[in-house]
Amino acid sequence: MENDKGEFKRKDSTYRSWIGKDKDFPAEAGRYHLYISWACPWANRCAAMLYLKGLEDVIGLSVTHPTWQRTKPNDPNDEHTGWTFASPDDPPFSSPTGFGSFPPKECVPDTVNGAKYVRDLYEMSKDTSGKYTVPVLWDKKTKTIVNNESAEIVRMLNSEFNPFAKNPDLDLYPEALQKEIDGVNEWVYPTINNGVYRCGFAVKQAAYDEAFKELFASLDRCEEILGKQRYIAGNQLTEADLRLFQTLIRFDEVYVVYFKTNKYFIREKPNLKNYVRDLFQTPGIGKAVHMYHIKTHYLTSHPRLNYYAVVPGGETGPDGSGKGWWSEPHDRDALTDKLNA
Ligand SMILES: N[C@@H](CCC(=O)N[C@@H](CS)C(=O)NCC(=O)O)C(=O)O
Repeated sequence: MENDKGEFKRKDSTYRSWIGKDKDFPAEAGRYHLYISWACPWANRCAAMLYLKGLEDVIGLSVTHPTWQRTKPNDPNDEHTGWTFASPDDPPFSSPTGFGSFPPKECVPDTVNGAKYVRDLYEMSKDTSGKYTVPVLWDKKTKTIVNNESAEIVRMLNSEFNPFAKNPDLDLYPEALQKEIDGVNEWVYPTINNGVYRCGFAVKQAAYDEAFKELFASLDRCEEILGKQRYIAGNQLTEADLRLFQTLIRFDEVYVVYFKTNKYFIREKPNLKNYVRDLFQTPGIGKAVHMYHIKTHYLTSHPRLNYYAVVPGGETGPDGSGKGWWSEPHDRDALTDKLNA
């Protein structure tokens, strides 16, 4: 996954059909299912969108255990580890290296296909890419993966299921702001969303240094923009905020220590801090934040980075809720008032 410069390279998603536009996949209530991990920032943007639009009764949700497991445990030649389903009453998992004990709190098993692993879904879909990522948007009718690219799933949930949505008028990709949103995504994705991974998974110093520099230049840029406007692409909530938020909410808990993104904490920057609180307190977005899954996943799933799967304490405290800090009052309403005055 890294090139010869030691840089982390993310593979492109393989399933790119579009519900509503592709005639094989019309928008229907009850036909599609979303497989996610609460820990994964890409999958979580889809869950937040599902809640924001009020689509919980239209598209089902399964949620993996945060700790990756061997996906062919009986085949000694297959060492792949990945996302595994569990029920909350199943016994705890340990890390792929056999350390720790991590209960399947807040997991939702796969009642659609009875899959044990996300890999099973790709195999049912006759996939040959060898990469078994979440999110997966699944079609129950054709028994296949429709799309596994979060940026596209977010857009489909935003616009294609409106006849069934509780909040059909909420538009997080409004025409008037599309250029602005695309412009923001263009620098936020490589330097922030993927930027933290480029820091954490770099295997050469120069690759890390470059990613680190770009990451904090972009976070400084966010801090400045957010001093002038309530949201990152203007004065209204958009998908660009959903995408940025996923990295920021994981930053102080995980990335600072695990991915070595330690120039500053988000909570040290007044605009970023209040912005995260504002979004966290937006109904739908906070509901999709499960800090136990976030911390447990990263710290227990990559033996290369944390062999013994010891999870640091820090902000969330022993109950792992991670919510106290971000539930405190924020000052972002005042900014909207100032702009509207
Ligand atoms: N382009 C994909 C990326 C998804 C992705 O990389 N997900 C990670 C979890 S955060 C994953 O499932 N990784 C599994 C693996 O690397 O084996 C998207 O945005 O949907």
